[in-house]
Amino acid sequence: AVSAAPAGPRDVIVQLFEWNWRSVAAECPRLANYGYVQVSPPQEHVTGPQWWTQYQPVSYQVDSRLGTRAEFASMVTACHNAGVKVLVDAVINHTTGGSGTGWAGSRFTHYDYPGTYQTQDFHHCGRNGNDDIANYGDRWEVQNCELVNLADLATETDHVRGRIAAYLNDLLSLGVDGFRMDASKHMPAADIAAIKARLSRPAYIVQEVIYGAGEPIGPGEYTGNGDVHEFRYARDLKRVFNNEKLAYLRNYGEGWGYLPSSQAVVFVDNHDTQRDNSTLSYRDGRRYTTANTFMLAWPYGTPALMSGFAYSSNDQGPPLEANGRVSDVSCGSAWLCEHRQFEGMVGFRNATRGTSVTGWWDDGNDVIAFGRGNRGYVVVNDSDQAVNRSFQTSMPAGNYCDVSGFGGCAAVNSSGWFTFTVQPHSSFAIHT
Ligand code: LM2
Ligand code: CA
Repeated sequence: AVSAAPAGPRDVIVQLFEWNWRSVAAECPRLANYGYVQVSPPQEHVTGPQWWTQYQPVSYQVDSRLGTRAEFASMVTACHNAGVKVLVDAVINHTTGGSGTGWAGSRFTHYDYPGTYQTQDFHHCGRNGNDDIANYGDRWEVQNCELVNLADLATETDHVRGRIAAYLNDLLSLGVDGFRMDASKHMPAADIAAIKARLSRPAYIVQEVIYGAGEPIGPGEYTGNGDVHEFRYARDLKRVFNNEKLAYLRNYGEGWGYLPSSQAVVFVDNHDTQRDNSTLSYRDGRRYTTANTFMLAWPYGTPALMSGFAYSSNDQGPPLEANGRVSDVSCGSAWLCEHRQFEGMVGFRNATRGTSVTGWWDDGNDVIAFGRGNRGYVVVNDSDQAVNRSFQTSMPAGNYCDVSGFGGCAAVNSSGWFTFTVQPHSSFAIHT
């Protein structure tokens, strides 16, 4: 049986990928149903048009093409005023691999960041000719060699731990509520624990540990520090929707060998997986919509929604102003604002939190339906045929309208039944 998520009003995360601080601040008043907004890395980074420049830190000044320190601080305030917490993407396993001048003017050369880090603060693993990670079957190599040539911080040392903690504490002083720990697999769990122990106050932690079959380092060993992303969930969800039967989802989650529900952060896609095609993404149209609807309706893990920009090549960055700053977001342009179509389902999740799955039904194939106690009911039809039938809920009698974006209303009778036609590749979701 799939157990209930802990009671509590709001847990959904929205990843506003590459949104500038001004735009995040402007969006937060519409995000009152969310628990957290996850923002892109805020520290000084290498310059360039690609999206991934921000994953190459050159100093820990909160000054980036997403905005200044002052803009960051007012964004945090605006989100808090709307009741939304702020989760920051913390890039702490590495710095950039090159030399030059950063966004905010800091000069650096390979393994030398004046005032911050010097050569002894980095791993020099001495393998593979270029110090790069090659063998993911070797624990030591994954944590002590370089991820795509990025200078690997010696996170076992006192100085590096102290410097990273100082950066995270600076962000906490600006009011942030938690951290998405980038590249966590590349740091021993004990190093993350030691850094966490130096934080000035408690913070929500979600660690990015990409599951790899047969690898020695797995997501399970990081749960002592906080939550962990469950990549198997996102990959399997793509496979189930594209190649298998939705009926298989009846025990999705722990029943599939995933992390404990209370420690898993799940997603249909994130900024990496939408590019490497390991998951569904906005390019999958209605199937992407219904997969997110399933995720929000299903009580396993903490769901994270993606919200990014359209691109035609993987390195392509977001729209920039002439001065190199990321442009303000306007939904419907390059900015996809995927999350906006799920406002109703985020409400469904909040309304049904603390209830278990009840009354599962499937057609043995690609149509599934289930209740969430006496508070909600959802039908997902990923087949090519319309499905017209009566569904048994545990909900009080009344008229309810779809919140999953496809529209339509149904009358639930005094025995909990309603009749509805669910169109192909669509869904119907109602809640009290
Ligand atoms: C992550 N998690 O563990 C991020 O989610 C992911 O987006 C980051 O990769 C990665 N780890 C490092 O923080 C991205 C992007 C890479 C890009 C790196 C660094 O996916 O393509 O690498 O950021 O910016 C780029 C080049 C790569 C080059 C590297 C260093 O694509 O060819 O390696 O910069 O110059 C020589
Ligand atoms: Ca490392």
